[in-house]
Amino acid sequence: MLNALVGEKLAIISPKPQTTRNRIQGIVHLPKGKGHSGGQVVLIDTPGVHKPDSSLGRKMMVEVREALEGCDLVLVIMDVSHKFDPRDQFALGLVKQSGTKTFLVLNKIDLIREKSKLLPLIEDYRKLHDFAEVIPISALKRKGLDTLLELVIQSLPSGPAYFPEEQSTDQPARFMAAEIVREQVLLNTREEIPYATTVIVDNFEEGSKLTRIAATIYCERQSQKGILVGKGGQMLKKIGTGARLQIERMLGTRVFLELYVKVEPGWRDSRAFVEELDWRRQLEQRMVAQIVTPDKTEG
Ligand SMILES: Nc1nc2c(ncn2[C@@H]2O[C@H](COP(=O)(O)OP(=O)(O)OP(=O)(O)O)[C@@H](O)[C@H]2O)c(=O)[nH]1
Ligand SMILES: [Mg+2]
Repeated sequence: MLNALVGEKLAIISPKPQTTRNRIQGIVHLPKGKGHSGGQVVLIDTPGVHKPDSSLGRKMMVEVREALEGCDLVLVIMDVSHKFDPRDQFALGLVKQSGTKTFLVLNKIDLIREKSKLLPLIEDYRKLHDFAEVIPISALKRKGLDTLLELVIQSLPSGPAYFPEEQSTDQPARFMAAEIVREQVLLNTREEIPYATTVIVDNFEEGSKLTRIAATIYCERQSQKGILVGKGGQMLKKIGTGARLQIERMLGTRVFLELYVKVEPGWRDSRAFVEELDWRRQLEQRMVAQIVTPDKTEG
């Protein structure tokens, strides 16, 4: 939904739950037009609300709470093709606690064959919470998005623009590249591997024609490393090619992507390691490093 509203691929997507691990902002710029004074909507995409069982999970829930602080409106997105379950109740509890105005966005209406079932479903959802609006959409088929955006705009206070018009996200390309590699891991591996992997970009040198990137895929066990590398390096090659093509599209340059795989036993339960993954923190550390040693101008 974030990608469809912004009109760019900012958030990686996979069929596996807990794909998103960090919050990122996506900016929708609204041009001045008839009856419209223009403006911008800053959407914050968060990890999915869940009960965490690792340091990583706890950090993901911190990301959710930080996003809830100070926002003007909450959009709770539910999948209409799934039955409401106790985990959804847990998510609603968080929203109720925040006391912020909330819309319920019912996504994936393209999966409902009998459209007559939609209205009674909306009525059922309305019983769960005092939603200001319930809006059915299909992010995939781009249905209902204009209505959603219109209702969102009406709910926002006016104020100064936060971002220049050419900016669509707060997440720098370096970290987007790590996410794109992780998306390829999610799409090409199964079972525990998608959850046991993370990606850190070690080097990012952007040139006008060529961008050189080196990144490390971390996993938790030697056996996982074996699968990630694959026979004769085939899997790593597949992940690398898929990621490279997407990063090239994003940057508009050729990309030379070097990938490494390392085992870091139990990283998901290491608070220190999980903190290191936070791109905002990495960005801060890089800025400090540049001030201390300004000749180290890499990426
Ligand atoms: N049919 C259908 N599938 C959709 C639609 N929107 C998203 N999907 C699919 O739903 C799955 C999950 O999408 P994500 O964008 O990863 O979902 P998310 O809510 O961000 O989930 P997490 O990041 O894991 O918390 C993917 O397989 C998408 O292709 C839609 O409107 N219709
Ligand atoms: Mg996501």
